Amino acid sequence: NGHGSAVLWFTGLSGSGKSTLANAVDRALLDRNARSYVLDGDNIRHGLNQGLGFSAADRTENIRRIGEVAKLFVDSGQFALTAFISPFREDRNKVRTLIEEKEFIEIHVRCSLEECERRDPKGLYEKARQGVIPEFTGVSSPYEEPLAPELIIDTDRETVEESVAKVISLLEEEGLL
Ligand code: GGZ
Repeated sequence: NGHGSAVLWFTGLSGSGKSTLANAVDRALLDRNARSYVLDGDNIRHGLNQGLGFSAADRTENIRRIGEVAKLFVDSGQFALTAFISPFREDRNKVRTLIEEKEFIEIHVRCSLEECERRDPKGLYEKARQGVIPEFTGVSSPYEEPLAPELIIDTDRETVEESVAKVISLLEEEGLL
């Protein structure tokens, strides 16, 4: 199809907008006739990774398996867009080592905890604050920000369309589109 392949690794807090952005970029890629697929909680945590919870060890295993699946997509010439909190820097960096340097694009979907809690679309932050959900990222479990992501998207300051344009521009600059 004349396009490159890569992992677009979206990382950020619950409610930061990872899935929304990944799905919008997916559509933009398909519009350009690139092959693209979104990996998210719906198709990974409910299937391959059912049985994994949210302890640090389970999150590490979740991310390790997702990294391996993303690698298969790249091997098959496609874009894999992953939308997981992936809170641990070491876990993300391990995935990076699996993939060719130019083909791993870490995108920090950045949004303040205050704004994520204000959005709280599923009421999970409220439950976390009440202690009903333990080990909730940002409340009772850490989120380690990327130190050198390929791209930072501030979802509390820009529209989805603006964010998509930034991602597409980066892929063009990198010769992947
Ligand atoms: C964080 C949790 C938790 C805990 C359930 N901590 O907003 P959501 O609902 O749809 O996204 C969150 C999702 C996070 O799963 P990930 O696979 O992305 O996490 S990780 O990368 O850390 O493995 C949230 C829901 O699952 N959820 N319990 N304790 N998010």
